[in-house]
Amino acid sequence: MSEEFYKKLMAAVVDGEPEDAEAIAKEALEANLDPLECINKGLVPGIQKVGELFSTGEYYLPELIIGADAMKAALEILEPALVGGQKLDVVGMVILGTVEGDLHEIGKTLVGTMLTANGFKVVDIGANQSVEAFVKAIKEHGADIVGASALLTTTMLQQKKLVEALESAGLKNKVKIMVGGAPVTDRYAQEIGADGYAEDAISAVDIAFRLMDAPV
Ligand code: B1M
Repeated sequence: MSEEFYKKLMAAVVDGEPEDAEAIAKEALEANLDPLECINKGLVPGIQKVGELFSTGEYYLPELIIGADAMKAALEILEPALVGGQKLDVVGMVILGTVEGDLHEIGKTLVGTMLTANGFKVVDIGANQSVEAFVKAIKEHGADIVGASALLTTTMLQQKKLVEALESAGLKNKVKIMVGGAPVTDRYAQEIGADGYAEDAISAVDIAFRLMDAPV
């Protein structure tokens, strides 16, 4: 019976059906299924499949977003049911935000969802966040990675400021810096001294694994 639930959860994510995903997650708990198994054997393979289909061009952005939404909807039901010592294997802690002066948040949020789906603990500090807010959150949560998104050519400069602020705060060697956003390039990331650049939410996961020295 459990295998059937895992398959249904996976299908709800691959097909991008948040309401179904939520309903199946509820049914799974009612049937006393292990929430962690539901996540690891149903939702995670589902979002990985969505990522694959996106990478091969079979899925486009809307499918990616709705798949991630389905995953989130089920996670909201399953996560609170995780008991005692049971917890998701956390690959690393990520502070994520969009830089100051920039209100674009869709891509950043998608990056956060994909990272969460792949085992990272993500604290999303939101859009329009100052360098100081990033530094504060990094210190507060003991982040392994900080991810800064910028969608405007004008606000990309804030990513550079963030790298500089981390240097000044003596955090540059303690936290890895990942940058992204439509106008950002690998070359720019290298120029400003960031540790990684990702073109999209799927490659952000690969880069984050690399930054953690963890196998993809
Ligand atoms: Co704005 N906007 N916008 N906008 N907007 C762009 C970015 C623009 C390219 C449109 C255009 O002119 N063709 C242009 C920027 C030009 C430039 O600087 N080069 C632009 C402009 C000019 C503006 C305003 C200045 C317009 C105005 O008011 N005159 C204004 C600025 C406001 C501000 O931020 N201060 C503005 C406002 C807005 C809205 C608020 C209306 C809205 C944002 C709503 C929201 O996010 N809540 C908006 C939108 C929706 C867009 C477009 C249409 C779509 C952006 C988006 O969400 N894409 C955009 C045009 C476009 O991109 N085609 C545009 C979907 C998203 C999934 O992709 O964000 O690229 P993206 O994220 C990708 C990757 O970039 C990467 O992964 C994501 C998933 O694959 N990625 C990361 C992103 N962050 C990452 C971080 C990482 C790693 C990867 O590591 C940390």
